[in-house]
Amino acid sequence: MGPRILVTGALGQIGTELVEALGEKHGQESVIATDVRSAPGCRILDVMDSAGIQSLVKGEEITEIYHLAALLSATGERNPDLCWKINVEGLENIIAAAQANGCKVFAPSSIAVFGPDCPSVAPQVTPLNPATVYGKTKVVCEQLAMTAGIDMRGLRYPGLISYKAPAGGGTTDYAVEIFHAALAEGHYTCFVREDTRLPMMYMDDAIRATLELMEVSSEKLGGARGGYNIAGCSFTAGELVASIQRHLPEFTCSYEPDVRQKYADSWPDDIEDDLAREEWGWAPQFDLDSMVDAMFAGLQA
Ligand code: NAD
Ligand code: AKB
Repeated sequence: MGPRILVTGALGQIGTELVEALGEKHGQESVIATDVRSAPGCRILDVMDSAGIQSLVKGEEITEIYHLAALLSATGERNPDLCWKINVEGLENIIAAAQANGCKVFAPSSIAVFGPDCPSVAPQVTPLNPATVYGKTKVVCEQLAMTAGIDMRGLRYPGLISYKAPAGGGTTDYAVEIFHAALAEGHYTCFVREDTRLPMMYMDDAIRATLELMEVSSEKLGGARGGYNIAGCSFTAGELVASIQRHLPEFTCSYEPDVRQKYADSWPDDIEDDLAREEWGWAPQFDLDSMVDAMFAGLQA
């Protein structure tokens, strides 16, 4: 028997593609997509509804949970109390259901766990003093993975770039929005400075990393199991513009930094992912130009 899978936050940027990938791997009938919003093929489940989660997990004999429901950094800093509630209490509800029903859990972390005291290339092990509430909730998430007494795993996703669903209220959203603006308007007003460098990753790499991590036998995973660093490609906003101009030479970008610049400045430029490479064979496939090529191919298809 294959796994019975629950995905929370399934209508978001990652869920849109992860549900598809899990369905291809394990069969569509094995995957139950849920979100607080409604859409065809997706059940309503609010991660604050502890009883609802328990009943669904038990009733559907769920064995694996991919817990994607969260508020991201920009939305989270505008609503810090709600961000803490959804990201921490929501996760606690998922963990309680997993403990009661023997489920394995994937709960994503983020490069937002790092703070201004982190080296510009973030090591796997370094003090975690994030400047945002969102980052703090992700540190708690990683700690819970180590103490919950269940098989819980996570990745410190960089900013994710994809074309199938919009980015969901984060600081790295400019690296997604820019493609839509480039094609629709020929111009983008970017909310971070041209020299802002952040770790980023094309969604195909992120989905593959997620599936690979969840496949690895538990004994191979050490103390980073709650949040492995995984690097994709690191680039400045200006370098992204130059890569887009290979496709659209007339494309222009202006820069009007807002409050999200502060969050971006508190995160590292790049990340070291040696441990993920050693322990479970992680390797990215997309660099800046191949990611941009894939975005244009996807958006123009
Ligand atoms: P997203 O904002 O696109 O999607 C989140 C989904 O959660 C939305 O569909 C939303 O409706 C749903 N949701 C919100 N509140 C809910 C609730 N109370 N109950 C149930 N569902 C609720 O986010 P995403 O980009 O898909 O991110 C998924 C996870 O990955 C999050 O934990 C996020 O922190 C993490 N992550 C994302 C990125 C990225 O660049 N996308 C990077 C690092 C980490
Ligand atoms: C955000 O910008 O909030 C997310 C993330 C890096 O966690 N994309």
